[in-house]
Amino acid sequence: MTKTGAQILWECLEREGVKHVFGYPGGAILPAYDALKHSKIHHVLVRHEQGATHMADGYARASGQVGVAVATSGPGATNMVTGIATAMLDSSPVVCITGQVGSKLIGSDAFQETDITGITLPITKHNYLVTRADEVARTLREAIYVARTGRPGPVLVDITKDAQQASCEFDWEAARPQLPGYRPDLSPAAKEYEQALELIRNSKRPVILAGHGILVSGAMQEVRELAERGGIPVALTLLGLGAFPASHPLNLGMMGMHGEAWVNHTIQEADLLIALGMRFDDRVTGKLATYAPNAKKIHLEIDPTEINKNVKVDVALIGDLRRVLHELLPRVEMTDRSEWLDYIDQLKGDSAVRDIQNLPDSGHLYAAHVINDLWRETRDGDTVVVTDVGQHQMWEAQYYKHEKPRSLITSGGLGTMGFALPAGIGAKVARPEAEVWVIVGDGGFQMTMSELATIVQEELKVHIAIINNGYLGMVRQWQEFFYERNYQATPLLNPNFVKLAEAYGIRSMAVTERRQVVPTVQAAREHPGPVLIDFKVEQEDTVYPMVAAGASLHEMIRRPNPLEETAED
Ligand SMILES: Cc1cc2nc3c(=O)[nH]c(=O)nc-3n(C[C@H](O)[C@H](O)[C@H](O)COP(=O)(O)OP(=O)(O)OC[C@H]3O[C@@H](n4cnc5c(N)ncnc54)[C@H](O)[C@@H]3O)c2cc1C
Ligand SMILES: Cc1ncc(C[n+]2csc(CCOP(=O)(O)OP(=O)(O)O)c2C)c(N)n1
Ligand SMILES: [Mg+2]
Repeated sequence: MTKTGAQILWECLEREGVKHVFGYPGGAILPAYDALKHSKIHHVLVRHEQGATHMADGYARASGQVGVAVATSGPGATNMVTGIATAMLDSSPVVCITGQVGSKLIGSDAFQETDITGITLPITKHNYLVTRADEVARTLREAIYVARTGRPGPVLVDITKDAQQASCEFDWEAARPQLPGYRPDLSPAAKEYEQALELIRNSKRPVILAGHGILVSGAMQEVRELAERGGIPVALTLLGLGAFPASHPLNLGMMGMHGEAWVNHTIQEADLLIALGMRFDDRVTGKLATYAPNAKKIHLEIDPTEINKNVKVDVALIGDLRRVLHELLPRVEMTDRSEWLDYIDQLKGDSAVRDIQNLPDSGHLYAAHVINDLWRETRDGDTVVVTDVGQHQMWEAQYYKHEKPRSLITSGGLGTMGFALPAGIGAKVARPEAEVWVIVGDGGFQMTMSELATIVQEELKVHIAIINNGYLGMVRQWQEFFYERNYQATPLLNPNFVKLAEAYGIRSMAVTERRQVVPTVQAAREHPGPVLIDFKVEQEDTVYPMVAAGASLHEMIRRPNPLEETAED
């Protein structure tokens, strides 16, 4: 059957199961938009192409399905760069489709021409320039296949205007992906399983390091079984939160720079680390030379390039985590490690006394209180929290207790401010039945707040909680600790967020006292449409504990113990 490149584009996406795309039109992609009217795919009109990529990313992380973003050439395509890099660092399956100037004009500095495949080469898993209609089908099918298989990641397909306009024979079967050099399905050798089992058997102080790969692989049940059989405690990365239930007795909490003190101490004192789908990010390890000095290490990981990249390991089991655990589990012996677990309990020491939740009410509104109250209100439902980057992101990780997979979406590796609002929109489109809460700083919100209009146009019930501290809080905290409180360029003059939301037709309220938090959250949940809440929190609050960049994992800056120290100590 003869079709245009533009028609083939939508038909391939549809046949690959794509139901929604996030995009913004322009000259070089207009033929594709013209052909959209014959497609069943729902197009969400964004307000900035960065928003489209974060929405596709949020969609992917909420659902496990590939998220698709569309933009025109030149500025449309370059506006996608931050979103593509964000998806790359967090292994999120996103396909970006960009229009390109006509193939004969390439290299002539034509109107709105940029070399977007050149620009995105280091921040995509793979990218393509398509100059002929008869390449559209094979390329798109490949792009989707590459994005979602193995270690997921963003793929960009740049399609010239003439390739969209020209016609050719469309043969779905003939366009099936054939990539002999691409091997996403590696599996470990029998000897490697044996070595791993022996290390587990001989370990008295093992810890599981649970990462994002568990969610990607869908291995939550297998991880739980491994922990329970071996009596092994579980520490989670930021992106792993939700991969193991927070309320499980073996759950320790988050590790790393802003992880709980006892979790980091446990890792430092362990004799075995079992790393599951995590990549030993520097936020997780602290100073490498002193990281878990007495521990053997087993790394279960799909991407061979991650093995021995940051941390040298004793055994690597390379392959899909769920499949590898299926092999391993029946041979893991039931073991009682209660001595080790009791010891870890002792490591908790005075942490509870230092916790802001347990301090006497000072009359101030703290972000940690807001987030903890929000968790109490929403924990029983199908809730997805999407956070931005900064202090509020860390308080969310500490005080919202994630029980279920894909219940937290956050930019970890790139730490992209402006991510939360559009990613929250993508999550809501992917899972309309879920309750979506965007928790965002006053700084990051202002980076992509134009997407409020997208929420209204799409009639999406997204809840937005601005943690408004009047500062670029996380940077202010670094200035407080490491730059003698020299608060250069971190105080923020903010607009009236309540009036701003109202201008978009979004219901809005401000909260200044703790007693207002719960009733306001309840009112927001009962309201049929989107709601924005401006939580005016304590301005100079600090995320504790903190491992300073480059310090050893056990050298944490702790919140002063109110029973022993004063703030001046
Ligand atoms: C302000 C700020 C502070 C931060 N502080 C912390 C902190 O205190 N603690 C912390 O943990 N993080 C922190 N982070 C996040 C940190 O930067 C990293 O993003 C995070 O630690 C990465 O977690 P991960 O390795 O689990 O996930 P990813 O980086 O997504 O890595 C996942 C790994 O799993 C592998 N994988 C994927 N699919 C599979 C599969 N099917 N089978 C097997 N393996 C698979 C991938 O190849 C990859 O190696 C912070 C970020 C910011 C912005
Ligand atoms: C796009 C981008 N620019 C700059 C930074 C550096 N940065 C990290 S956290 C932060 C402050 C965030 O402030 P806000 O959004 O108000 O959140 P808060 O830390 O106050 O909770 C900044 C500027 C970043 N992560 N992303
Ligand atoms: Mg702030």
